[in-house]
Amino acid sequence: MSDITKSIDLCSAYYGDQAEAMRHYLEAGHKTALNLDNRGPIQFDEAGGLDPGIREAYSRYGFYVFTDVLTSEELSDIASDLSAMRERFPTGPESRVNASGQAALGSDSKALTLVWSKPLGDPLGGTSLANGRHQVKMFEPEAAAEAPAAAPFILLGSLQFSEACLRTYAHPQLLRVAEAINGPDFAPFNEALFIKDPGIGAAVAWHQDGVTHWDNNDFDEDIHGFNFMAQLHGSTAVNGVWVVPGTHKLGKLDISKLVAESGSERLEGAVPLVCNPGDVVICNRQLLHGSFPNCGLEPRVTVNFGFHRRSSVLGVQGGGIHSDAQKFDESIIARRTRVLGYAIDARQQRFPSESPYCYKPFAEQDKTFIWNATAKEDIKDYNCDDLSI
Ligand SMILES: O=C(O)CCC(=O)C(=O)O
Repeated sequence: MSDITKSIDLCSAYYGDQAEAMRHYLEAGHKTALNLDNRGPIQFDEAGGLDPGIREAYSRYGFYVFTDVLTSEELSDIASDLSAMRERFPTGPESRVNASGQAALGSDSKALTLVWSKPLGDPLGGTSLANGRHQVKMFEPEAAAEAPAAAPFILLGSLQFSEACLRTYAHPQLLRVAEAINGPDFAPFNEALFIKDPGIGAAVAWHQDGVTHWDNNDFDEDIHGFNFMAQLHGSTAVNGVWVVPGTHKLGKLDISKLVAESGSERLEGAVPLVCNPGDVVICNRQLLHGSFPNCGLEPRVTVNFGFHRRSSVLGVQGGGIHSDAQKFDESIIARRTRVLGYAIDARQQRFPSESPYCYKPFAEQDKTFIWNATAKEDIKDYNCDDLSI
């Protein structure tokens, strides 16, 4: 685990008369997170299922840190795709060209591609965006004068822009975890990159992700699915996502009340996701979570991708956050799932000695997918069908 003492010093200083409270919160959260018994390598039992201890800890806390999942080779593929994508980012939120005047990444996309923020801002908190689920705005520290006026911090539909991210999406061990949690016919959710550059990266106010099933008679802790959060550079108390363990079982929470009770957005009982590069967190979407603006020294890039139980999406009217609201039928789910088929083949081409994941619905229907230039064209705008619930 890297030493983040200097980052904590720098970050706390942004909080004015709350600096000492922030320092204490960051230090205590870091220590508590490392003492929880929910981290280690992905392990399966003799029957091939997820290790029962991991399953139990994931259920108890609502998250689990899988260590050393992505190799340095895979991480360096993601890093080089990210620098290529950054060169294609538009020059500003309203711009359609990059710094070289070429058509920018996402400029011809049907769905929203980049979410921008002022540096160290919290563009979602306290707004009605995303169904108003980010109830309370985080403190927005003053960024340095040389920071850009706005910077992108979320890239949506990321698999169409990065083959490295597409390949990570098909990581066979992670897909076996998805199968263990959501069943062999699990369905996709959405994919995104969260980019939190030091001194710039925006906050994501406390929220629970689900919007659809809170009042469902069959409500349970897994009904809104989960996200994998793969870390390129690692993740710390300063730049990482914070979670309140166990809250995924409590139904929809009154976040404003919790903030009032804690006296600030430093929620009591919360811990950060502390990760090394290559670690991957599984995070229940109902878990109360959020991230502070990145006032520290280390960058964070999270490769996010989630999965659902099929029964959570089939026949369900989407929540309309990640894609236009539509009722998800078998054909929409199959269309959205083809990206997984391409991903499995793309990964096999890059890592031929690895045993690929066998997705039961493809095997049952004798479906095969080849990742090539035609497939790349085929997944353009695939995220218009994100299974947003
Ligand atoms: O990475 C972050 O800062 C926020 C992630 C998040 O809120 C999510 O995946 O729902």
